[in-house]
Amino acid sequence: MGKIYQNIESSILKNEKLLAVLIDPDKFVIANIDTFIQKVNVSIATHIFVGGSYVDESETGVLIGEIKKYTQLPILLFPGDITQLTSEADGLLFLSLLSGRNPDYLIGKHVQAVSKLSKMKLEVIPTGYILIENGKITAVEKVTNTKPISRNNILSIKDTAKAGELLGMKLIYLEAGSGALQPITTGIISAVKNELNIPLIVGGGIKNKQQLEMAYNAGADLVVIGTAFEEDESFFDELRK
Ligand code: 1GP
Repeated sequence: MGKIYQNIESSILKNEKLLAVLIDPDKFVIANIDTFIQKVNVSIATHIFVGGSYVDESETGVLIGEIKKYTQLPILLFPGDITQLTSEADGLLFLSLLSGRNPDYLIGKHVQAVSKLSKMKLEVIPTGYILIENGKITAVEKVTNTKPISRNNILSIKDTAKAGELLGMKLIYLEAGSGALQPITTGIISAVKNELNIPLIVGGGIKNKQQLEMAYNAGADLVVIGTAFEEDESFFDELRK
């Protein structure tokens, strides 16, 4: 695997927790990018993820080009669709939606992506993406036309994550959905973490430092936060290095 993945692994070995700030091109005002990224830079954030469920073609590349003017942090694509692939990024979470049974999001879009990816120098990281219900219908559910796994079905969540690892995926991402009413529970995180030998990403609905710490303590290696920063940039002040 490439440098971004190796750095994730070595952070885990050193017991360092990772934080990705998720920037959705659809929701972000590009004029504010410099002040926003300066806040990211002085926070504990280690990665920037860029992506969303509803993004116009070419918007992602322009946004990442701007972000790169202000930060050295690795920028990973977290795409809702192949139209969001751009060589401006450093890497790609090559997501397979393991919680669903829509072949397009398990393998179809990936096949379509290959001819684009072969012209780019992105570090491609195969990622098992598992959507867990949180009490409301998420954008992922609507766009992919799949059902999330019930938060009560811990066995199915664990087995889905493990199946992803056994298929050769390098990361597992437990997703409650952007703006989820409740983040993934600590019970789910710790149950999945105990099964896995690969890094675990957790995101969706994390809005404060306490929830962030709870996710880390339960076993999340990397936490993703988007909405809380979009809604209140002062949250970065609580997360200064
Ligand atoms: C969504 O997991 C990410 O895909 C982040 O969710 O926007 O709720 O932080 P939030």
